[in-house]
Amino acid sequence: MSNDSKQAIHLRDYTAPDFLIDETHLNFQLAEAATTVNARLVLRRNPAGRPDAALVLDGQGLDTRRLSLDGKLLGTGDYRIEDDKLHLLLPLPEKFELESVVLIKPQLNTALEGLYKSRHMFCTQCEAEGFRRITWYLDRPDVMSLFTVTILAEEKRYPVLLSNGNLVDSGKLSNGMHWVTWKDPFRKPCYLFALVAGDLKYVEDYFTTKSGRRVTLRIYVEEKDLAKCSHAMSSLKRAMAWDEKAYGREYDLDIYMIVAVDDFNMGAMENKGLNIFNTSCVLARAEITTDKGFQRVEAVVAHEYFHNWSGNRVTCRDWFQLSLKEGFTVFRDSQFSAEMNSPTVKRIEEVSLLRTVQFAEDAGPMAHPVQPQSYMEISNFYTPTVYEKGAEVVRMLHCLLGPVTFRAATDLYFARHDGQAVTIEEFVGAMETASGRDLQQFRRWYTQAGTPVLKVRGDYDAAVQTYTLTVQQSCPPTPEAEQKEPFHIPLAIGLLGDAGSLALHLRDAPDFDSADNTQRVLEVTQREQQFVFEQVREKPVPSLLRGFSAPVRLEYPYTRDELAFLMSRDSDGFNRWDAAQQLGVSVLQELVVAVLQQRPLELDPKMVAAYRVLLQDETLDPAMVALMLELPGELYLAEEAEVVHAGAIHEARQFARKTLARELRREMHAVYLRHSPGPGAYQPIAEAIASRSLKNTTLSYLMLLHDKDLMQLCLDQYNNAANMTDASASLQALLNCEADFVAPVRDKALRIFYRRWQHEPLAVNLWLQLQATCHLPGALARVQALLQHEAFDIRNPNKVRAVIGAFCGQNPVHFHAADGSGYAFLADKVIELDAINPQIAARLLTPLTRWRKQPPAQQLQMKEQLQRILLCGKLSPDVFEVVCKSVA
Ligand code: B3K
Ligand code: ZN
Repeated sequence: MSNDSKQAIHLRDYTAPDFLIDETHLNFQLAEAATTVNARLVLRRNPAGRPDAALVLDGQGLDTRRLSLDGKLLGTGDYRIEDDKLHLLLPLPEKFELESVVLIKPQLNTALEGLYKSRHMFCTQCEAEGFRRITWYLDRPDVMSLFTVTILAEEKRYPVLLSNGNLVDSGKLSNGMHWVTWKDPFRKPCYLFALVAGDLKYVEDYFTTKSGRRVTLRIYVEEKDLAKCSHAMSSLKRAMAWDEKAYGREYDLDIYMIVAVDDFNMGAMENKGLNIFNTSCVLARAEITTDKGFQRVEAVVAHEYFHNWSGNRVTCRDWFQLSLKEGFTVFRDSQFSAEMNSPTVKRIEEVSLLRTVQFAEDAGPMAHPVQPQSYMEISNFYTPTVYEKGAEVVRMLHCLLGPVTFRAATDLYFARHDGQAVTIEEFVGAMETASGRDLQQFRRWYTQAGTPVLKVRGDYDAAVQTYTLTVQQSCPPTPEAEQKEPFHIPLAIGLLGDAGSLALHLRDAPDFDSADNTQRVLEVTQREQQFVFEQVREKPVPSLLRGFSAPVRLEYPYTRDELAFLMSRDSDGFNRWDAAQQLGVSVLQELVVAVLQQRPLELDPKMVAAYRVLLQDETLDPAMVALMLELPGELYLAEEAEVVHAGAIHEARQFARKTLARELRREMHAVYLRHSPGPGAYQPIAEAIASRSLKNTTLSYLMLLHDKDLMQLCLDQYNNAANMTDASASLQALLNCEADFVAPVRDKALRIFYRRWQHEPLAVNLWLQLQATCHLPGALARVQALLQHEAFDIRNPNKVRAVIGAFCGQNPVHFHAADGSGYAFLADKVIELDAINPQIAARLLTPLTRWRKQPPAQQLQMKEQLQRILLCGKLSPDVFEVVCKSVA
């Protein structure tokens, strides 16, 4: 389809489907040259549709061989195929069967949507609109059908044949072919359809549900990966148990299957009973997987499992409701991960992601509400806003309703809408019914884009012992709206005095009867509002937005002394970390200005003193110390800046890191040694992860000192590491060390790594990524060389993300090189990739769309590259939409 004919689709145009598909019978004959798909659909008119509407089915790239209606072959005059639609031109009865036979070529499908081949196996990805690449269908989530799937394939190449639901029949033919039939007892939209065929092995386990049903759990992988499944399996069992306890949700089929594939556009997909996973989100083994990798596996396995209720049993009416399932499910997996690990660490990681990636999206040309109002290509809307901000919105509901009422509301939601395709409105409606609260204003979180700003002032009146918080809210304009109505914002706060947390007596509100009267959630609903606290005996320091109770930017004029005070004294762990971040931001912003003005750089001694306290206090949680020692990242600093000077940010931050390392060398070294591992097997548990993370944080500081003894320390860690967390951290520290004497060591370490792990794609991806994000001079040339390396393959999304994505997204100082080379490189790669995999190309483009905050010269260069992409000829709708919105 040409760009011009690609129209925006609007939520306001939604109409119910004119036809429903009660049954879907699919028959696949998988083969190397072409795959034949025979689909028999049992259709009827939807009583809620238009009575005489014609039937129009979706299909893309299908070679249509035969169509018949109620057994009668259709002639060319009976239908028309145009622009990826099949129009039936003949009069249709109330109920009928439509049968189609099409040929498709999965082996040539590099977009990885629909049916495609990953290495030697067939697999599918249908969300959002991939099913139309398999057969003619009503490819929309509000058409839910009972699926029966028969797969026929050569037994030797494809001994394992899978689809959704239960295996009901199978057989062998005399010619070396075999077949199976799967039947899914649950009605589902076609985006949840899945098929897998390959030479796979599995690990198997069981889970007994709370009502006593025994569920078979299987993880299918290539034989070489069988030993890497145990973490995913135990995570799955923990997730199943947790969902029963936390949400009362039980699994509903007799078997739950996960299949790992190498070539996958995202992390994983929640197809009913047959999840398909990117290998990166299921395989884990200490030697080749970092702690972060282990945690990601646990989180993604849980996320996809939780979708069985929030997404599959209750699904979305249309794709504007995407956050209904994604925001809610991210919230659920975040609660799960918090309980399985350290809640504060988990929260800090979430907020860091939100503040960099999502806030940047909200401030950029692709900004959209959690419920978008329109899209050209839905694939472009699987965004941090829909996922992460969507989860924050659910978290705010949880905060406003309290855990007990929130649970009553989710119970009601699942009971009311089981088996239905619904809207965000229905979700909020259940929250309203269960709580009796009016959430009218709260709904604006779904319909208004942009990150609200909360400007807070505190006034202490010693004479009457009151403390008044004045809160103003505003929200910058975004493409969909200039003016914003005020949001309903839960603002969790505490007040700190010299002796600790103060009891809160909010004027005109009852005191708490619970034990903890030192924290309170203020509900901000006006543009400006005051909250008066009484009986405040000393001037307090406010601890605001505890636990990041709302996805907003907070502005409060803290002094550095107050931040240092909060860093060590706040009872809220998240806010202790955030105080460290804000102190870091303030110090670094000052340094950035000094860099730009070419003034000598000097680090505020308060910062050094605060870090010394952290390093010396052995009673603190090592995970927290590690996180607090980490200065605000370059991307967060860019987010906080009005004009982004990537080079100056990098220089300022490096200067601060080096100074801290120099001033605190002794303390850091001691912490490093204290947390160096004894013997004992690797365990991906919170305590051990915390210890490794603190050790490796201090190592990265120590390596800035260009000291041969310290380099040896690092090298020893690298050579002796028994797990990938320690190996990759030491390799990264070596790679980023500028000292001349490190160069030969660095190259050797890289060679050793590759030689050792070249047959482990996930380890190789890490190796690629560490090099692509290295900030030493010459980064682009190194990246260009990596693209020529035998380990790189542009058709594999994980490799693309590890090299191109990592360089453009996580190496800002080189991506924004003054000569514009980073921008031209990205434009070249986007053009090249668009012909291969539009979804990945469009996603890769993101850093180039963020030109508004760059200095004028860079803006020009970035826009030039966007124009070049636009003019390059044939663009996919995916890339076209992003480029158009970015240059507008
Ligand atoms: N629901 C899928 C995402 C599908 C993206 C399609 N472009 C994974 C997930 O969020 O669980
Ligand atoms: Zn999801």
